[in-house]
Amino acid sequence: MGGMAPTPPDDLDHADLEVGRPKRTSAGIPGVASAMRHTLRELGPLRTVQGLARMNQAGGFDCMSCAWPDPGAPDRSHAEFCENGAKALASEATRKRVRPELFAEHTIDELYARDDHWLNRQGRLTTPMIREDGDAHYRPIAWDDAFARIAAELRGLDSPDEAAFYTSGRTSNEAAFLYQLMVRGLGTNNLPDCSNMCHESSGEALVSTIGIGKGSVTLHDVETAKLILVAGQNPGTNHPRMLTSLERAKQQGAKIVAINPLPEAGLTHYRNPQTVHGVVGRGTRIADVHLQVRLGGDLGVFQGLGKFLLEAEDAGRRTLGMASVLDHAFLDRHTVGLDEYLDGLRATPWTDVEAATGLAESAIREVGELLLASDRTVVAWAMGLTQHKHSVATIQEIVNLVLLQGNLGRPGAGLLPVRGHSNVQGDRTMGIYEKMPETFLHRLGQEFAFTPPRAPGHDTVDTIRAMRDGRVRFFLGMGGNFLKAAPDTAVTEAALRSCAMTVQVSTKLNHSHLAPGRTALILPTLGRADLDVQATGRQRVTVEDSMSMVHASSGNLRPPADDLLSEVAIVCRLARALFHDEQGRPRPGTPQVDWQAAEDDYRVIRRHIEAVVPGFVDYERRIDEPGGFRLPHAPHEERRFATASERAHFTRTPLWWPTVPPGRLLLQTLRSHDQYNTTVYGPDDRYRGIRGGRRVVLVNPNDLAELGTADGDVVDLVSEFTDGVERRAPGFRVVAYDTAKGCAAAYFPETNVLVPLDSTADRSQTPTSKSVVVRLEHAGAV
Ligand SMILES: Nc1nc2c(c(=O)[nH]1)N[C@H]1C(S)=C(S)[C@@H](COP(=O)(O)OP(=O)(O)OC[C@H]3O[C@@H](n4cnc5c(=O)[nH]c(N)nc54)[C@H](O)[C@@H]3O)O[C@H]1N2
Ligand SMILES: Nc1nc2c(c(=O)[nH]1)N[C@H]1C(S)=C(S)[C@@H](COP(=O)(O)OP(=O)(O)OC[C@H]3O[C@@H](n4cnc5c(=O)[nH]c(N)nc54)[C@H](O)[C@@H]3O)O[C@H]1N2
Ligand SMILES: [Mo]
Repeated sequence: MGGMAPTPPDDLDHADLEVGRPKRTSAGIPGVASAMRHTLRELGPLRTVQGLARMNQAGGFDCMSCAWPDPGAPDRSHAEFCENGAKALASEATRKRVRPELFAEHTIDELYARDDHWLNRQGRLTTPMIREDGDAHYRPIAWDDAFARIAAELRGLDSPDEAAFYTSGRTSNEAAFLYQLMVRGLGTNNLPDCSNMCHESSGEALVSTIGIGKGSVTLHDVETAKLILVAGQNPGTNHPRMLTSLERAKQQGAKIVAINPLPEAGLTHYRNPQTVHGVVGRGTRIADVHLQVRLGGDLGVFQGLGKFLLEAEDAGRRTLGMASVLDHAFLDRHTVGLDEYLDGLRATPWTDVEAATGLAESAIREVGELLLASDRTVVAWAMGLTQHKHSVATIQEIVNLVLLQGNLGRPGAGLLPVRGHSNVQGDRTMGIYEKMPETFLHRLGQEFAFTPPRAPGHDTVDTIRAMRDGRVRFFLGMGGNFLKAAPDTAVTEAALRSCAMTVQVSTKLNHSHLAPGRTALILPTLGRADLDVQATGRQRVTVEDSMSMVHASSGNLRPPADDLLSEVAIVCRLARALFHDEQGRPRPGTPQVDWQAAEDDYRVIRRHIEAVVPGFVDYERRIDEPGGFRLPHAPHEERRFATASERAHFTRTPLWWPTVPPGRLLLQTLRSHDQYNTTVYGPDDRYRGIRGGRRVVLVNPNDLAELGTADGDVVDLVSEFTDGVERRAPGFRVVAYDTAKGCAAAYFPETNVLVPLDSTADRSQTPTSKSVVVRLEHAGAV
């Protein structure tokens, strides 16, 4: 193995695979039971109680599993966590340990041959490790030696732009802020992050239309909305606590529409495990209407809805509480581009809308009627919308629809891109971005008396290209699993292996450690639930959720090893190794900051953040307020728009949708119920009725008949792209499943081998993980 080995292997055996009926209901007792099983097994009873009791509580730690906000103090329940939050805690706070012996017993190639589930089960990383050029094994290295080696490598580069620094979205505000400062102090903006593969399309679409790349709503808005559209999102698995909010909205009469090629469990029925009624009752039916849209058909859905509103306006109808359908007062005062947009809608025939969406005009009209009956509408979305070629345009189309009825800057209404990683939004606020605006760079330079670089850096896809082409030779991952999360696994793997040095700052073992550069280091670190004690005592960090709420988080569990460093400490020590002279002072030209003081006391970091990042005035005090504080959102609060025209922009886009040649399917790559991104907790996807195996491909029964394939067949998935390269993922069991016609679904990361590096969203360069053209090839066929 090693060298040109294709891609990390996955379990190709289907012996334990069982396919049953998909569930209609999510959570309730099976959810609680499943969560408790995982946590007890990994943590033991004491840590389970200590951990779960502090999760998402004031003074406790923020759940690491998703970026859904915590309810305000009066609404917070004693158990403010979900099944998958408990699983995330079990995975992070496990009592199992990866010790140097594991690396002594197994070569890197042997570990590489294990699957994701096995790697995760080995437990928490405890010791800094290094793999020297040519070595088959990792061996321990002292912390100071590790920092000296990394600093020497960085100083030896011909240009700082030969280094790239990735971030996954769990990193706290404090660590992220110092990290980007260090990187810019070095002289590069090469700060790719997981967001490039996640909500980048949302950021791009929102900045260009409303002037800020964040969602507008608060939790209260969601819970008091009259209509909520949930598009391209599977909250029952990925944001389970969102269902509590949807249920609350529902109890006050809200209508909910699911727009999704799959009938996802939580959206049909939901049993709230935190109420007696939820545990024993039949649960709430969450979605009133399900639009079973074709993959990539959402631009058509939102244009169809816009067209419906326009026709209703022309017919003299009215939106609830208004004199007309369109909110003319709002449109006149606060928007530009309306007429052009409306012309576009008029020019789009319903037949195109039907072709794009795979839906009947009447189904879209039915949702249109719900829009007319609501004066408080929220649109929520996630990866089903952001990972397509035309994602930015699709999300701009959501903005168009929301603007038409004035559903922005009004209580109970607005835009809700539901973020993934628990601090991915905060990391961006802190400057983890390859092209931060000049205002930020200017203030950063002033605060630390240095000149940050201005040339835009590499995002994730460009980083892979640059490594592949030898333009980037150093890679550091602050968390995450770059190899398995990024597209085109074989290309990404070769890119990482070609680096002179790779460094992974991690809590758990993953394949990114096992596709090493010439020299490779693993730096273990504290997780969210771990107690973090520095020279001045116990520290807390802060995070920002999907609704721009910033609040404190402090872990309380005993860390896996005594000399484990926090991410903040790792950055501070590396920065000192990089920037300090013999007297321990920052060299001229590097950021003038007391890295030691920052490591000793995180309040020092928060004071710097306060000076650089707008919205953080009185930071230290305001994180003591219950629930923390909300960063300003001008469109929501004042209907003010930081665009060139100082108004919100309508966008006119010709209707486009992905098409596939005959005999092919459009494949989406998505999450099972038993995984966190590349971390596989187990082989089941309970809600979808899949057990004991992950190598399945869900296909509409009618397509199967046409393709001459049957449920139970084992096929290779072969992806076809304009570059002529055939990408293959072998050995998937076909499952006849209720998905939109022409579409298929299979789990990531096993299918990342199929996503071509150059197949990305226009303008956001997000890999198109939800629209991969594939054919099913029977094993043995040519
Ligand atoms: N337990 C758990 N929680 C998580 C994660 C996890 O892996 N596990 N990951 C976290 C992260 S980083 C993120 S970004 C979020 C992800 O949260 P989601 O976006 O919910 O994650 P996916 O599994 O990718 O699901 C995509 C959903 O969109 C639908 N979909 C796919 N394509 C389309 C389309 O073209 N149109 C429409 N309308 N729908 C479509 C799919 O059927 C599926 O329901 O979850 C976060 N929370
Ligand atoms: N095909 C396909 N590909 C996708 C997606 C998809 O839907 N389809 N989704 C994309 C999305 S939305 C995202 S966000 C990315 C996710 O990409 P990443 O964020 O890179 O991946 P994760 O699997 O979340 O990273 C898991 C690793 O993070 C480390 N870790 C966990 N907690 C901590 C911590 O507190 N500190 C540190 N330093 N390390 C920690 C552990 O070592 C663990 O192995 O994947 C993307 N890739
Ligand atoms: Mo994500």
